[in-house]
This record gives sequence, structure tokens and C-alpha cells, in this order.
Amino acid sequence: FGQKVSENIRLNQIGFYPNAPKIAVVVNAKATTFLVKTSDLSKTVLVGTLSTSRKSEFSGKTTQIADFSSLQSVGKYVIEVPSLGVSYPFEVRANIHQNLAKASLKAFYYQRASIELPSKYAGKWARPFAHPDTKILIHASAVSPERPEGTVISSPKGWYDAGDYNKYIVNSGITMGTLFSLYEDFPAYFQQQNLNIPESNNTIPDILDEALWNLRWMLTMQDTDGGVYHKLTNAVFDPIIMPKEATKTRYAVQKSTTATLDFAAVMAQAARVFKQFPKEFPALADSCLLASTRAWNWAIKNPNVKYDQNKLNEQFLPKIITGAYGDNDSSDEFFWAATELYITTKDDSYYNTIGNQLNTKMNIPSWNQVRLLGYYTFARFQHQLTGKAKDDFPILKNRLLTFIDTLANGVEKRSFQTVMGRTARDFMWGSSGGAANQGIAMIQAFKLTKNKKYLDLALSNLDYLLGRNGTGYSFMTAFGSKTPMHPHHRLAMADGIVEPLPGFLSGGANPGQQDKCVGYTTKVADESYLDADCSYSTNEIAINWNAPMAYLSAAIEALQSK
Ligand code: 9MR
Repeated sequence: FGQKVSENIRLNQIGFYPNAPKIAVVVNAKATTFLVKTSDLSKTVLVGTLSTSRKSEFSGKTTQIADFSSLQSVGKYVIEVPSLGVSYPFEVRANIHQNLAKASLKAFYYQRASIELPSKYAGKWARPFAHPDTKILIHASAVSPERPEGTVISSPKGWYDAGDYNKYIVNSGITMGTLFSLYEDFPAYFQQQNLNIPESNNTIPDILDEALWNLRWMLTMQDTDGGVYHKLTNAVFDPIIMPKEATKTRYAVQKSTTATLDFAAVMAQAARVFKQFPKEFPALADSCLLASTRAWNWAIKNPNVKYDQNKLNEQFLPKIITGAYGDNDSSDEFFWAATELYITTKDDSYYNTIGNQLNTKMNIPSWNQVRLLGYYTFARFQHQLTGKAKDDFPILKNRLLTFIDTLANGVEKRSFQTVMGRTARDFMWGSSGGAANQGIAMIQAFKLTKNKKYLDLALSNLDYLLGRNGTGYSFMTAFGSKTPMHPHHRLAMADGIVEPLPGFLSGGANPGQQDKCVGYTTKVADESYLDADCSYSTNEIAINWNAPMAYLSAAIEALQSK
């Protein structure tokens, strides 16, 4: 039609709900009006005025807001800014993010170890069985009298962590906690969802079937004394090969306090969740709770066993130089584990270990910041609290909402009007996961207050992830017009298929550029992103980023359609 697509019109590249806010951000244009047209350009359905220019906090570029929230008719549209061109097409309709919610969970199936993925479930990304993980060597850093040097354990299943094929307990911890919380917060939504995975025809919601694949692996990572190995890994990262070719020796490496507590939290939550399926899993809940309490008791006896990979490599061979997930502060892991154990068992002694910690600094969840997962669980089960926990709940709720408001306040003044981007520090390794986790915080605030403003704020970060951002990318593979084609993902890089595996959230803008990859064009915080497979610090995928994306998209679907 002779209309050129302008990458300077930034918007959610999938679309919008009829009754929800709709915003596009126009970058570096001195324009005054915008039009909404049907995507065949045959009809103009709305003419609007762009806001006055403001300056991006990070790049100094100008941005203007096109607010077309009044467009409520179902259809396919584009935005036109006469001096620039047209936006990517988008849709307005109910359940607009249903497929996204599905795909972000289906991604976990693609990450499964120790299983063949037939084309029936994996389409053109089918692949043969690999990584049996039935002969895992106890690393020198993890030997014990009961498991001396040379001991082999079986530790199959689980998900590959990210672009690499290793399996890390700490990162599995927040990932599983997020998925179980999604199920606990919106159980009805998952009665319908069909992920087309091998277990889809059983009586268990698919989200739980998928989580079970990783839970079974996690259970094997507990040592005989209750402590939990930090990770199951090669000594060094694999080259870019498919799983079947990746046959190097794998090790169970050193126990740590943080891994053990994350494990305790997940198992306590799993015990609660699977207790609801006594017919299907007569013994699983009890096994999980036992594993959890044994892990907890180990951590109480060993409160400060850090995972310091440099130190480890000074003492033991072979040297381990894969992902470290090292963390000097285990107070938040204690908080989360105690919370899950308290809610599952209602045993006050767990609460008593953390009841004096409500004044500690709060952070948006990430693999090394899990305190808020505990807050969310208290909020979810607020009506079951007793004793001191019940008395304290108003304080906890108030602290949580105050914290969330500090993230949310001033959104309307930000250049992209998203919760994401309050400060440059939002843009770190895995910033997309951070944005999704901020979205979860907004959902929690919505659940606590029923104030719709928080639901709209959650949506602002979904819009961020799907294109309303400084890079102009939708960070979700296969979801949008401009999406990552070269994620740092061994499965995608080595499979010889042009399209990356669908439904994976790319790490996102990060001016750290730790990979030193050639091709970055800017160091501006919210623009520093490179869709190249060498860019592991901006364009890797990871289970702990997909889980909050799954949460955010499914939560918004569940709440909007009401
Ligand atoms: O997500 C992790 C990020 O917060 C760290 O800064 C980074 C460097 O330590 O590691 C990231 O996690 C990676 C892990 O160590 C190995 N598997 C891939 C993970 C995602 O990049």
C-alpha cells in the first residue's frame, strides 16, 4: 500500500483487550496526530492527538504517547503517524494473550532433559532422547562418608537451565516457586489449558505435569544428610551442539545453604499442591514434605555454606566453570523456605524463625532475591493464618503494598509509561525476567486491593515485553513482528532450523554487555540489546525468565476475561 513500517512506533506487537488501556509510544518524531486504521489501511477508525514530547530518561530521544484506549471494537489495526509511516499490525480482541500464556509454559517442555521429544508434541523441533543423567559423579567438593569419591548417583529429568544444558537447583527454585504460585493463584484457569505435552490426557493440569518433570529431578539432588547439591553440571560449558552430542561427564557439585533452602521452599509448596491429587499421587505430597523438612533441618545446622566457585576451584578438581548462582545472603532464602513450610504445616515454629524479619529490605524477585515469594504466599493464604502470623499480616501487607507503590509511582511520567524503567538499574542481565517479575508484583497488589490500576500497571509491563520499549523488539520468540531470531540457546543454534524455538523470553536490554559480542550499537541502558547468538548477556533464554512471563500472561488472561 506504499506505507512504510516505522520501527519508531513502539507498541505491544500482539495486541490489546477491548476494554483495557492501549498505548503506543512514538520515538523521535515531531508530530501532532496519529490515526488508527484497519490493517488493510482501507478505513480510519480513530484520529488522535499525540502527547507533547518528553525526553527519554536513558537515551535522550524524544517520546510521545498515542493513547487509543477508546478503540474497543474487535479487529486488526495499525497506527499511522503521517510523517513516519505505520506500526506493525496488532489485534484487539478478548483472550488476546491466551496463546502467549500457553507458549510460555510449553517452552518448559522443550527444555526437558532425559526424554525424546517426538514431532507430535515438538513439531519441527523434535529431537531424540539425550542426557539420561543416570550416572552423575559426586564431585570432589561434594563427597561425604556415605558418598565417597567415585560415587555415582542417578539424577535424570529436569529442565535445561537456559542456553546451556546444565541443571541448577537455585535457579530451579525460583522457577518452580513461580509456576506453583501461578497455579495456586489461578487454579481455575489451568483446568482448561492444554499444552499438548505427553501428559496432556491425564487428570492433572498440564502446568503441574510440566512442573513435575523438574520436581522429580530436584528430589534426586538431596544428599543423605538432607543437604542439597548446588547443581548438576559439566565441568565446562558445552560447545554449540545438540543434546545428543553433549555426552561429557556430569557432576553433582557441593551442597549449599541457598540451594538447600530453595529446595525446601519448593518441596513444601509442592506438598501443598500435590496433596490435592491423592488419587493420582498417593505418596508424593508426603515425600515432598519429608524432603523439605530434612532440607530445612540441614540449613539450620549449616546456615552459612556459600557456593563460591572460585574458592571451590582452588581446592577441588576438576575445576567447575559453568553458571555459579552464588549468593552471599541466605536470609531471604530462609524467609521463603520458612514461609512455605509454615503455610503447609501450620507449625508456628517456622513462623517464629522469621516473624522478626518483616523490616528487611525488599527486592523484586530474582534467583538470588526470593523474600517476596514468601510475602506473596502469606498474602495468598491470609485467611488461614493464626497466632503471631495473623497478627503480623497487616504489617506485612502494608510493607508489600508500599514497596509495590514505589515501583509504580510516577509511571505516567516515564517515557514509555511502563513500570519497567524506573531507573537504569532495571536493565541488568535478564531484565526481561525483571520486568515480568515487576508485573507479578502488580498482580499481587491487584489481588490484595482489587484496585484496577494495578492490573493496568501489570499490563504496561506486558506491553513493554512485547514491544513498547527502547529496543523495539518483542522479546518473546515467535510472538510479534520483530522478535529475536538468534537467541543464545544451544537447542536453537545447533538444530539447523531457521526459526528459534517458540515461546522463549529473551534476556533483554542490559548495558553490561558482559559477552563482549561484536555488533552492539549503543550502551544506552534500555536500548543495549543485540539479537545475535553470541550475546548471552542480552539474548539468552532461561527458565527463570520464562516462568514469570508465564505467570504474567496467564494471570492477565485469567483476570481480564472476567
Ligand atoms: O541470570 C544470571 C545472571 O543474573 C547473572 O548475572 C549471570 C552471570 O553470573 O548468570 C545468569 O545465569 C546464567 C547461568 O549462570 C548459566 N546458565 C545461563 C544463565 C542465564 O544467562
